[in-house]
Amino acid sequence: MSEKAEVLLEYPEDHIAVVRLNRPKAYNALNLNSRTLIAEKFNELKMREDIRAVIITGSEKAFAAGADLKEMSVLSAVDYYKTHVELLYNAFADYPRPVIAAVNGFALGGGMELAMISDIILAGKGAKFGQPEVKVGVMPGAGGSQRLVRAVGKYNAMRLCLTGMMIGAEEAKDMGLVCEVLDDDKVMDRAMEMARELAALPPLGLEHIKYAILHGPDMSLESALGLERKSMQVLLSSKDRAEATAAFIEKRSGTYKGE
Ligand code: CO8
Repeated sequence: MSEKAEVLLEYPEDHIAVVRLNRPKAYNALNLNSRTLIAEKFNELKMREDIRAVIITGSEKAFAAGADLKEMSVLSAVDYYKTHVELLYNAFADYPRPVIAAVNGFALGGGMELAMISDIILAGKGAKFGQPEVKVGVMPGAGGSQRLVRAVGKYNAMRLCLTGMMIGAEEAKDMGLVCEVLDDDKVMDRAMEMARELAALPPLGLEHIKYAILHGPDMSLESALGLERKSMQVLLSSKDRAEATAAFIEKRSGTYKGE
């Protein structure tokens, strides 16, 4: 397999892209090459205004079983620092349109961190989530403690990160990490269905909602409410807003251009 094929970018339908982790023999463990490719794919997608919803997924056995422990075992702290993986993750985290994680199998360590960069997590019944970094002598280093505490609160974040335990999809849903639990073979179908729904909505609205939900919680409530209000006012002047209102009044579906 060529190194380039470790992450695939597919365009299954108009307006929808799929980023597929493709190291099945290593349970999609994230080596530097695959992290670089994920960043490249999201940078490519940022230039594609026609793409309105993205699905990130792995294989049936693993979304991603964490950092590639074999590769990392030979890196010194300075080597690791110089990889600047945070810049690679940021290329994904800064992507402005909705991203759905379609998770089957293991989403561990860096794999769970990757899922948590997404906006909506769908999981198969057999999916397993965990932040096992403590068991290999480190701690989450790409958002695993910080995105997790913001998503599920202190006590479950502590439980997962301190013990390194794995939890199933239902438990992850109960704690607010996973949005929907599906039969394993239906996860991708549901992700596509949701991506189609998103792709049919006004794209500027999606972008502004994503931005406000991502950034608002780190501001004071007053500032966040200001951000929300200003974003709404920007949307009021968009052509898509006019089209959406006209479509409602004329009892038809709207067609949106992101203008
Ligand atoms: N890195 C590299 N290879 C992996 C990884 C990984 N994280 N996970 C699985 N693989 C490989 C296995 O080596 C194996 O390959 P091979 O057949 O060549 O030996 C193949 O994938 C299948 O794995 P198993 O045979 O182990 O499959 P099982 O179904 O028995 O078990 C598990 C699946 C439970 C997922 C098991 O593979 C496992 O525990 N994997 C490691 C999970 C883990 O701890 N991930 C890392 C979390 S830490 C992190 O992400 C960031 C911090 C890294 C710091 C590293 C400091 C050295």
